[in-house]
Amino acid sequence: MPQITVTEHLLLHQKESPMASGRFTRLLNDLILAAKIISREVSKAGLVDVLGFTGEVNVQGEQVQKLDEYANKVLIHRMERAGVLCAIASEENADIVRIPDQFPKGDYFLIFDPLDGSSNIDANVNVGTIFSIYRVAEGCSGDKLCDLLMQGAKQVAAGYFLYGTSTMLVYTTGRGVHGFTLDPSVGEFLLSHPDIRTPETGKVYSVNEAYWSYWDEPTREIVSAFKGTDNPRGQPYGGRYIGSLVADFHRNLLYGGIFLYPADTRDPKKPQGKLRLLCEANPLAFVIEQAGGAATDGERDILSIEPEELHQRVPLFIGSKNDVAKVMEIYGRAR
Ligand code: AHM
Ligand code: MG
Repeated sequence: MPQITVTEHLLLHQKESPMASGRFTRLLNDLILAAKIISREVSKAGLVDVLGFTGEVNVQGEQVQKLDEYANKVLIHRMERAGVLCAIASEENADIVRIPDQFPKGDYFLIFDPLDGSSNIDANVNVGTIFSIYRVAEGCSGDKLCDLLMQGAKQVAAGYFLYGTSTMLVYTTGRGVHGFTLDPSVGEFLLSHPDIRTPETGKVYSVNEAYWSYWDEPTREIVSAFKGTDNPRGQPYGGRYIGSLVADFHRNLLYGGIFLYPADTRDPKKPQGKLRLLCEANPLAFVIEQAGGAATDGERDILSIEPEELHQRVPLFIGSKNDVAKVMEIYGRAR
C-alpha cells in the first residue's frame, strides 16, 4: 500500500482549502513537530524523572504534572516561532499568550490542552494533546481576548495527538476526519485512518458514574437509558471509562458510542461540570461532527455556543448521532 505522510496529505488538500497560502500547512507542521517531541518524552515516562507533580497548582486549581508543564512549554516555544499566529491559549495558562515582538505574527489563533488526561500518566494510561485553530477577523490584531472568543463553528481546524500504544494524529479542516499513525522508524505520521466515519448508533457509554448522587434526575434517566433498553440500540450498552477524555473519545469515534460529562453539584464553583469549552469540547465537537456524529451540552450544539471566558466549562455529551439525540430528547422533555 503506498504510504502518504501527513505533509503530503496536507499539501494535496491545500488546493481545495481556504488556507491555500501554505501558512496553514506551516502551522500544522510546527504543531506536528511539537507533538513528536512530547511523544518522545511521554514514551520515556518511568525511565527518566518526568513523572509526578511539579508542586504547582494551575489556573484550574489542579496539581501540575511535570509532563503537563513540559508539553505546555514545548508547544508554546515552538508555536510562538511559527510566524503565522497572532496568539496562543493553553489550558495551563490563565491568560492568552501573546506572540513576542521578535517573532513574525499572522492571523491564526491556536488553543490547546497540552496533555489531556495527565492525572493518569503515572499509570501509563493514554494521554493526548487536543488543539483548535481559528482565524481572527480581518482588522483584528488578535491580541485582545475578545477578538479570540469565537464559536466553535468558526474553527478552521481541530484535532488531537494521542500518545498511546502508538502515537496518532486525528484532525479535520472541515473536509472529513483523517487519522495518521507515527512510524517511529522514519519519524513520520503516515495516513492510517482515511475519512473516519463514526457509527450512527454506538455500543458503548462512557461516564464517571461515581458522580451519580451529584446529578439531577434527567441526567440519571439518561445514564439509566444507556444501561437499559430504552436507547437507540434497544439493549444495554457496554460501559468503558478510561478517565482520559482524548482516549475515551478516540475509542468511541472508531467503534461508536457516547461520552458523557454532565453538570453536577459537587463543586458550587464548577456547576457546568469539568470539561473546558474552548480547549476540549469545541475541537472534539468539530471532529465528531465531521465524522458524522454530534456533540451537545444537553440543549445546544456545542459548536454554536458563544464563549464568554477563556476557561469556560461546559457539560459535554459527544459521540454517535443517535445516542446524542437520546440525551437531547430526555433533557428536552425535562425542560
Ligand atoms: P485534564 O485536562 O486536567 O487532564 O482534565 C480533564 C480530564 C479528562 O481527560 C477526563 O475525561 C476527565 O478529566 C476525567 O475526570 P473525572 O476524574 O472527574 O472523571
Ligand atoms: Mg483536558
